[in-house]
Amino acid sequence: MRIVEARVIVTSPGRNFVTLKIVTDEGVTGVGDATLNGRELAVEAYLREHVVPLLIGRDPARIEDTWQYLYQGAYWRRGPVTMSAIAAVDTALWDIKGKVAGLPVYQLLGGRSREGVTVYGHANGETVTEVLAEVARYLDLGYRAVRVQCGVPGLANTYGVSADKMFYEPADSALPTEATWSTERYLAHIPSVFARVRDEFGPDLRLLHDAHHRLTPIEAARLGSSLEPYALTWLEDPVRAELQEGFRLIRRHTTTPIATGEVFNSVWDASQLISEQLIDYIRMTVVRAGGISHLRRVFDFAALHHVRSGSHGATDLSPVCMAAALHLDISIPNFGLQEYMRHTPETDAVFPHGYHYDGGYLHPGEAPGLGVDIDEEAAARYPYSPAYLPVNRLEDGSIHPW
Ligand code: EZ4
Ligand code: CO
Repeated sequence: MRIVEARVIVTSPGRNFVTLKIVTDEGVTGVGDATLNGRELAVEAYLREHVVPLLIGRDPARIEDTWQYLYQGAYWRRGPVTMSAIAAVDTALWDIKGKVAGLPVYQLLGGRSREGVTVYGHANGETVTEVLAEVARYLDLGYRAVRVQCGVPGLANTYGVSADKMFYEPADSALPTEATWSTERYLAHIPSVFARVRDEFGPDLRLLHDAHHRLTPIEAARLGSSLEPYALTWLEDPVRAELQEGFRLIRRHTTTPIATGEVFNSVWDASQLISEQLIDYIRMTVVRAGGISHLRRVFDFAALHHVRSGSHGATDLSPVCMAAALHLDISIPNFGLQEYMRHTPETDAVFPHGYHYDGGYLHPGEAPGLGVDIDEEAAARYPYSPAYLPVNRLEDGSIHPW
């Protein structure tokens, strides 16, 4: 079997997605997600100009060799653009291998380690009252875990809080909007939010919170320690993670579990975090981390160090990425939790998929391959439309992580 064509499809059914579709001479096709929020066309051009020509004529069965060819063979390693492009190829080749074998991809990864993939939803509101109502809504839908984000008094808007509750989408403007941030106001408010949520819903519900890279290690240590009475499942991205050493300071001061990694591209971004047990959950997912092949290596390495998976599952990862993540989630021994932000009905229609939600779990389905595809006719109805994440400033105007 040979690869005869690879199409890079950009579509915007409510938000932008980049998808690679690999076609073989025997008519078997595979899909991979290549979406990089706010930098979509950089990956599209990387694939179209620099990767697709290298794929034509290759044996699609040689997944590992193709991965190494694109990674080592490029000389320039890592980075979100390169790794998202490699991820798309790798994911599409696993899809093809599954279809050829007549098996869902999780069977090729060792089979089921659990009955379903536990997911967490996003409960958010401007006020605590609104947050409590949202948490109740997720409980009604059967969720066992929720991420709680709340508006901060004195700030006009806060990461994770939006009007479109089920389909939260922060990339909302053709040029970046600017938000204002105050760590002092945030730290003064958040513990009281979790006190109310725990008081209202009791000890069983798993609670999570995303600090979105905004704190210093000592500020994160203080937040983690002030949240200890409310027994969070994780505190996410407490600090920027370029300095892996920074997490040691957080660890010294709090037993609140730490999750990070949604912006990482390779195991090297997390090697110290994992090997020194400075985190509890690694949040890398398929499209950002070089595909199923590399992410499985990361998760295996994490398993040796008591670190569990907690794959990113925001709306800027397409249903193709979600499907691939679910095959890994259901098969690995050290699965933790899977983020699940629902896609809009328009997105679901462009990417028909077999995975489904049921009572707090996602199931990858039994279709051969990944069980997801792109409807290219539907995709063509939604042309690319520039959209960026906001930029953050402190109250004095200094740039701050968003
Ligand atoms: O802000 O994916 O945990 N989820 C997140 C996401 C990220 C977006 C950025 O594109 O932090 O909502
Ligand atoms: Co996050």
